[in-house]
Amino acid sequence: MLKITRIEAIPFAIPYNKPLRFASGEVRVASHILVRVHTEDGLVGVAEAPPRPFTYGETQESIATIIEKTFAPELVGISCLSRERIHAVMNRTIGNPTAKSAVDMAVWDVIGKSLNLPVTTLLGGYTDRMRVSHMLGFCQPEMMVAEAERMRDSYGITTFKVKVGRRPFRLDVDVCRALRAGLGDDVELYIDGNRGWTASESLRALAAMSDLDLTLAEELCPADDVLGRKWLTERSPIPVVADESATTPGEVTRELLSGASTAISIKTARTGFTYSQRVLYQCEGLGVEVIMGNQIDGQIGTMCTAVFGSAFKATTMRPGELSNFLDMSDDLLTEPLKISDGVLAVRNVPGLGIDVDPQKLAKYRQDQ
Ligand code: MUC
Ligand code: MG
Repeated sequence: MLKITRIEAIPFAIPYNKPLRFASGEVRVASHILVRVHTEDGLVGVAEAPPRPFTYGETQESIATIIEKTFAPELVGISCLSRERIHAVMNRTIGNPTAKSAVDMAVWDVIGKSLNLPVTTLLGGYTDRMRVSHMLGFCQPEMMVAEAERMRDSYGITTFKVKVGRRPFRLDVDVCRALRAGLGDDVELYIDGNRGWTASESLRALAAMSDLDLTLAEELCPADDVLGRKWLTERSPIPVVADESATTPGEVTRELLSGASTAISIKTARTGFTYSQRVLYQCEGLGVEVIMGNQIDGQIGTMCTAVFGSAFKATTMRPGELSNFLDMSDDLLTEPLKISDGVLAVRNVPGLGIDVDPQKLAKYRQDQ
């Protein structure tokens, strides 16, 4: 039952209207991979993998190749219900987190469709929606304020993750100050340095911004600065969130138990649903907060994040980072995602609720 017969890895490219820039890189075009898992029963599961070489070393070509040449031949014949076997097979290959995760989420899509149930119900069924947080990429302070105002006024978003990690003084700190001054006290602000500062710069910057009521500090300095990061975390007045330093359950354990971080960003793009569950349960067991993060996902990836985030109480405690698809010029879904009153709802349909528009796919796919 539900035996895999074929896995497609289709490269597509959709430009951003406004590129996202941050300390470790920049994304101008969503050059992603659409993954489709076909089964003997005729059900097809869908997900997307976003290549993020600056975080995971994967490229669009490497994701397509590992799925089509290595994973697919070994997964054909295995049932989608044997998720543990599917992962055992994929884990014979090291790394490749977004490739593996897209396969995992497409497999969950198949399972949901086969049972006629939304995947969010299968995962946990806590609620059907998430509050939304928007990531503000690098720009001039006044432009970042204007973008935040537009997100608040058009979509009701009142939580913003501010990208920092350039020069802390006379740049990043000024941006945060301008945002607080421009947006007032009714918005939540937190920061993400993508490893751009040193540990000591980070602590000085946090001290300089102590009046701005920032709620979280994500990945300010490299996790490989082992003692520096621990030193910073011990002194930080707010939770230090591990993102790219904690991309597997093992790394999450290391980050938390070594005292390098005190909260975890869960990204379905890199841990799918199966490993995101494990990360979440670890965090609950250890008593640390989680955030549903953004891998600069398109609408398909964003839907996957919302499906997982809505499923559990702990992942809905904070707004999830679900809005950066708004900066893309187009997407693949038949019915685009909508954010209103600062909320994104999942769809009450079997599977993930991802219906790819064949005309849009034909327009943006790069392999034909
Ligand atoms: C984020 O939270 O850091 C940028 C780099 C990456 O790995 O994810 C994005 C957003
Ligand atoms: Mg981050």
